[in-house]
Amino acid sequence: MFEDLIQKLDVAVRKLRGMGKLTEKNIGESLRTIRRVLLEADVQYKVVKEFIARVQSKAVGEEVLRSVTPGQLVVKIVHEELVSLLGQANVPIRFGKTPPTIIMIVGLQGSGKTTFAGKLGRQLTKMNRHPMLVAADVYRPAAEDQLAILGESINVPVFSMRRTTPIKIVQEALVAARKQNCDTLILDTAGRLHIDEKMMSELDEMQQAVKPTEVLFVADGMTGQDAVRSAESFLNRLDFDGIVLTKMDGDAKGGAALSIRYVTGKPIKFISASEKLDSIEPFHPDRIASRILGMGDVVSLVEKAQEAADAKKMEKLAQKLRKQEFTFEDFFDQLQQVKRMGSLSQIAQMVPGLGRKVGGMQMDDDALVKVEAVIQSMTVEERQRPHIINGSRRKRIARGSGATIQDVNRLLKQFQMMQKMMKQMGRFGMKKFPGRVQMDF
Ligand SMILES: Nc1nc2c(ncn2[C@@H]2O[C@H](COP(=O)(O)OP(=O)(O)OP(=O)(O)O)[C@@H](O)[C@H]2O)c(=O)[nH]1
Ligand SMILES: [Mg+2]
Repeated sequence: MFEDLIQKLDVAVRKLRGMGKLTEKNIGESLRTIRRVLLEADVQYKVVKEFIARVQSKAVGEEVLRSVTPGQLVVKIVHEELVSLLGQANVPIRFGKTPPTIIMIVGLQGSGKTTFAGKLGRQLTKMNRHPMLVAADVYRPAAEDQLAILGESINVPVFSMRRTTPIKIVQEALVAARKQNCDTLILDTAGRLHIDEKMMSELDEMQQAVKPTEVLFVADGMTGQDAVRSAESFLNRLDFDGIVLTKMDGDAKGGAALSIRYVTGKPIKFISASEKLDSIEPFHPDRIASRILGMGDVVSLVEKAQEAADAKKMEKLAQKLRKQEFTFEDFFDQLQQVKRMGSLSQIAQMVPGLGRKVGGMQMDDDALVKVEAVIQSMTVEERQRPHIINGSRRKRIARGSGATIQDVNRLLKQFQMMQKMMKQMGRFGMKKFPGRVQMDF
């Protein structure tokens, strides 16, 4: 899986990894190679463009630690952005509170729906569930037999009926499932060559009638951007909960996997690289990213170095606070750490008791960028001794950062308040300090 992509990215990334010094030129070269590799893998143009821009802007702002090379740091950033492109975390199938859970499988003709129904059935049995396969494809004559053979090979009951509508079949299957104590129904629906109105409205009706717990769209990974486009137009007509990427073996270049989440906003839930019934993997963005980049060692090395540096900085900060010497430089460092942890609102939610309080305040990440720009426009002296920032300096800082004078004034005022607060906290000990300081902006 992803063999071609892995090989080509490896070349680009290995070059980066060894770089002791990053210049705009060499980082630009590496990013251009990565860009080309992604485009060749059939990743959508817009996705590639944004990906590269994000890596670039992160790489430029990132502080290089002594224990890692700048190149290694960029590898880590590329990895982070890959994970984010793939969807951050695994989104498992939801099971209903009251059985049976209904999983409806939809997708274009030949994408691998029926095979996936078998793969899923097999996996659910391994999880000690009792699935039932439902042949809701009444159009292709052999569809029913195909499912019957699959069901037999994995020892899972198959429900089918002749000469009736798919909806009727599913309704009867529900009755049968209850009788046979099956807790999960897997509906194998008919494929379509294109997204035609008649078939779509039939799926629509089925969705309305049986209210499936999950609708999974099966996309043929081998078809690259076509898979992405069909997912997108399917979604315009029928809402689904997740995506299954099949046929990631053979010629699949990886483009579908890298674009489909971004384009549809729906998570990839499973990935499969063979027609064999045991070849199904829950989709874990971080694991896949590591596999694609093949640089797990570098990523964990940089993480460790960053953690160590953060711990050291925290200790220094604590000392400064004790001596009441907190400056804009320290504040800027704090902001960088916040950024590494995720978006401001995400972090706010993680701090107990704070989530609700900050809800009404301006906690958007754009504001953070602005604050950063203002601090960056200050001279070293101004950062260390903010009280010297008079009217004309404020004007200059505003101009330099693209902020208004009011923005600068507000930041200075907030900073003063923060210093004051810290003095008070300094007296009470420091345990809770880091979270609080970051949050008060
Ligand atoms: N290489 C490979 N082949 C697969 C995979 N999944 C399915 N296939 C093959 O793709 C073909 C179509 O698979 P089906 O499961 O019948 O596809 P479908 O979506 O149910 O097709 P229709 O019911 O006709 O719409 C079969 O020959 C499968 O053996 C996979 O992950 N890798
Ligand atoms: Mg089928």
